[in-house]
Amino acid sequence: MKKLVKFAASASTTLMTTASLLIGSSSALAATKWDMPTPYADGIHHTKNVRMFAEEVKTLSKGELNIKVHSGASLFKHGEIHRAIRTGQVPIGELFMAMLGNHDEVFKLDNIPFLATDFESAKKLWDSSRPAVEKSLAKDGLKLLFAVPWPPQGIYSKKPVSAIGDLAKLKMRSYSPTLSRLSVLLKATPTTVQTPEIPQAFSTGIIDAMITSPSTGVSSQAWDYVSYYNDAQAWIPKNMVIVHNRSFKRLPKAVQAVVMKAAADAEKRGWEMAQQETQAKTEALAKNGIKVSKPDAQLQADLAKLGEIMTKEWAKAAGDRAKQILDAYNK
Ligand code: PCA
Repeated sequence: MKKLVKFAASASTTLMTTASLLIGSSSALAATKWDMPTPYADGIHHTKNVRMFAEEVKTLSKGELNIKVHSGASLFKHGEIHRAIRTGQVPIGELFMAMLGNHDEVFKLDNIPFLATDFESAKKLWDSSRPAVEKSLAKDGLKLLFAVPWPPQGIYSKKPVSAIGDLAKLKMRSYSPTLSRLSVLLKATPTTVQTPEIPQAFSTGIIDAMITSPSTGVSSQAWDYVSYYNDAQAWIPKNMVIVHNRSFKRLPKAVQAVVMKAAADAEKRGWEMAQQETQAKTEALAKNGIKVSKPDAQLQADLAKLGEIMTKEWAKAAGDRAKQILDAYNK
């Protein structure tokens, strides 16, 4: 009994984390409940995958750890999720990796155009950068559980885009410091808009173009505001699921192992889901009347040049870590 009380007392120190005693259960002595904020809507593959992860944790831990997923930024706004985990308000959560670009340069890598544009290269880039990402998170007392890509990013616009000059002067939606920098290089004006606000931002004229995935194009019903999707496949960004170290260590060893197993499964499954999502959602864009096209050679060459500039800028800003990552990636 002593042990139970100790567990319940330590777990209760984390706000919104509750430990309850399962009296009479033979397999589980104490159950822990974790609230998990995620930023994106239920129809997105990331959210589906996170729910499967929570389910697997519950099953494998025989109910000892119960993760309650709060999707669609319903518990915390996307911009608040990182801090909520860091400060222990919630033990676990999901966020877009490159949102932390101003927190640490290492996260900017995730949105650099034309560095890794197909899933195989994106996976290689992730394998090369993962140790640096884990190290950066660890400095804040955080642990990486898994990272899963979005479909490749393309250009949504009201008029066709055949060279980068067509993007100049546009009001471009941004979702990360790296994308804002790209917008400036394109001579467009970036405005940060989170996914739930995309329809309103278009309808009120705050933005008139965006670079994102077919998933987000579909979830924001882009056909109501734009007519063209240029499948430029500019980069393949990721979401990551992170946990507060203290909350993780408080779990019994066997449950920690369950979380890591479910995380590895979620990462593997998520990379497969992203590829299926790419095809399904690109088809959905076309079905809803958006003209889907591949980039002209000129546009591709123009964008590749900007990618080189941004890779150099990043390598300079991120120093030794950048060199290590890029050397490993280019090997
Ligand atoms: N959708 C998210 C991030 C990347 C993506 O494809 C967004 O647009 O905010």
